[in-house]
Amino acid sequence: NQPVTPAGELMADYHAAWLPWEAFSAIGSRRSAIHGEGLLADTVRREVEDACARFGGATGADEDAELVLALYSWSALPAAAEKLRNSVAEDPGDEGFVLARQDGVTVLLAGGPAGLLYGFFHLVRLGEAAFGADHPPRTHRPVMRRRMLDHWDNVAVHDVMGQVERGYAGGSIFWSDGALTKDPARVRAYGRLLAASGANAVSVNNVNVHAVEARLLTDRLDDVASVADELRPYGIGVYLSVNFASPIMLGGLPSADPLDPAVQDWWARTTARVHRRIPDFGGYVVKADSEGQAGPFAYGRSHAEGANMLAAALAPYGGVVYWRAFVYNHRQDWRDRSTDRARAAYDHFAPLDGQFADAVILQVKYGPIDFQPREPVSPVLAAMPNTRLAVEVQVTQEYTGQQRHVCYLAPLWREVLGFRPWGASGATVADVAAGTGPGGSPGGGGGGLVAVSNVGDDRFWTGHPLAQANLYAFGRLAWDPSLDPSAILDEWIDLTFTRGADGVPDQLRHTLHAIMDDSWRTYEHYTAPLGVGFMVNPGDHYGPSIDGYEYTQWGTYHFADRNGIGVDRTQATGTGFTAQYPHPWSSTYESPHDCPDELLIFFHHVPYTHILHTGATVIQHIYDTHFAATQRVHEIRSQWQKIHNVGLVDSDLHARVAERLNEQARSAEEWRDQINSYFLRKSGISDALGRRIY
Ligand code: BDP
Repeated sequence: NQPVTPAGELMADYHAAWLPWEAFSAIGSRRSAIHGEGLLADTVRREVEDACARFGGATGADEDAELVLALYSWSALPAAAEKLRNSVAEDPGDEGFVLARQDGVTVLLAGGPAGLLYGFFHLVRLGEAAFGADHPPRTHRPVMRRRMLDHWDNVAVHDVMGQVERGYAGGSIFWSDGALTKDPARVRAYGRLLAASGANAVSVNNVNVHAVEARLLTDRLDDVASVADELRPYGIGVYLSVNFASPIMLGGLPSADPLDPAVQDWWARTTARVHRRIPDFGGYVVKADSEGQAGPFAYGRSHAEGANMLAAALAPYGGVVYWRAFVYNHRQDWRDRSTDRARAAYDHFAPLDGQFADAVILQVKYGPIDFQPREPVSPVLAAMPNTRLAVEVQVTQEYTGQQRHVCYLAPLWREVLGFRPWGASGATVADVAAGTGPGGSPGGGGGGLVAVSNVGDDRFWTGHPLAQANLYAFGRLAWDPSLDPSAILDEWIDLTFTRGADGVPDQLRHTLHAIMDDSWRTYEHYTAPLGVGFMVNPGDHYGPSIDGYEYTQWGTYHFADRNGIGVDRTQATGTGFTAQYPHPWSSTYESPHDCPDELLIFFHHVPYTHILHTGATVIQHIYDTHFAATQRVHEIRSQWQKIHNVGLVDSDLHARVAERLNEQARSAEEWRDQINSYFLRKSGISDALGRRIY
């Protein structure tokens, strides 16, 4: 058992995010009794003690406790908890808890120490509401067992990508100057924030595994163990991204062929050593045969053979391998329709369904291409009932404004998770990820939800302070994918901007909702239209460049010409991608008339005069959305300014957001002007409202 860092020491010179001291006042001002043992129970006890030291409450006494936190299995429970235990039928499970308020006592019974931790943070969220009127028992447990953040952090600064690949919040919180961070408390504080959001796992290095990072698996393993030590008290498991060629890079073997016994043996020994050093090690994350990374294809082996070899090494210790399905040919010939990039993941992986070992989780990006602001849901998620699938989303805003633009992503993720690939009466994507979809859950439990983290060593953690809400919302949706994004936003506002007994002032709450609720759609509307994607500057992916990728080999085209725009992905005349969907979506997407407007030019090449369901033509839609959304950015900028005038948020946080909103407004105008002018010149059709197009 390690000593638990007092929460007070975690309140350092960086922003407290959703755990400012005020958030603990309801718990900290009461008398609590805590019954449980184990590291996570110690963490909870310490949290409550620290809150009490600050707000005048006390821990210990059973008799007059106003709050009881206890393990369901605890032998000698105080009377109120005993009464609750007698009234609930079953143990709420490892990470779950039952909460009730009876006879003026709030009682939380957890199935295990992790449930105690999540229950504690649930109480923090409830604040005073946890101590109001009596209410009957309610059981809470996570829908997804696996809730992981992938860090694309390099140990050393990489020449092309900097330290954090696609990171917009400074350097890594785990690594600095090629070594382990000198600020372990920050790692602990991160684990605490994640636990309070509901996440329970972290992968600590970039999926593109360069030479230095590859060594985390072997001679730099102690560094990983140190990170794991900091995260463990908050129930966060640690995973490593590994290079498939590690046996060559690190082991001196001539090959990394997954069927070569020497290679298998190297992985088995290496993995055994990892588990000896980090007994609760979670497993590996692998990007193979993708964008230049090594993989089984070099040896003529399938991805199932590659993944299963690593699974065999991990399985004896309960570890898993997250094998990424992001595999495509990035040297395309645009004339060859069979190589349509949207088809790639399905073409590679669907035929392998049923061949993966139980300890393999196939990690699938939510869309078929690459984290664009608008894509259809990946058909892979509906094509592999005999494989454990995880859904991967991007919290880091690579394609959604790079934490310079406000873009609250919970509505996007909610749409993905709630999508029903088999039609209205079928299962959802969330069911698939939870392991309760068709085919059940090979290996037990689904693959869960995975996200690329947006955190760095920036003072506000995420560069843009409002981007903290995305990290928070990720954890919440992984815990319960049916939550309403606007309600999650309220939780985040209540915690982050807690202000005394009266709570968050209405004006601040309303302004934050006005700025954030629709910010994803606003972003979509001033950037690339109708699902087309990738009209960004090549390389850094920020700002408009309509033809930036059009004549490259990356496979991300829009095919705009003087007559029309879009990629024909139909079976009838196009790439045949629509056939990868089950009924009814295969036919819905196949028809330009049934296809939802927002995905129209993802699936179809249409004339600019094509009429959308809204009644507008495609070209007029482009003009209208770009004018309106840019206007909207100007409005939210002035709303934020008003908040400052009445002093409703800290001035440094206000200033940071204001600076970002200025850039967002500038960038939105640039998008509007380039997109509108490009399509005016291509189509020769002017704006029906006669607005000036630059
Ligand atoms: C792309 C990013 C690239 C990542 C890749 C991935 O541009 O930096 O390495 O995704 O997911 O969107 O592996």
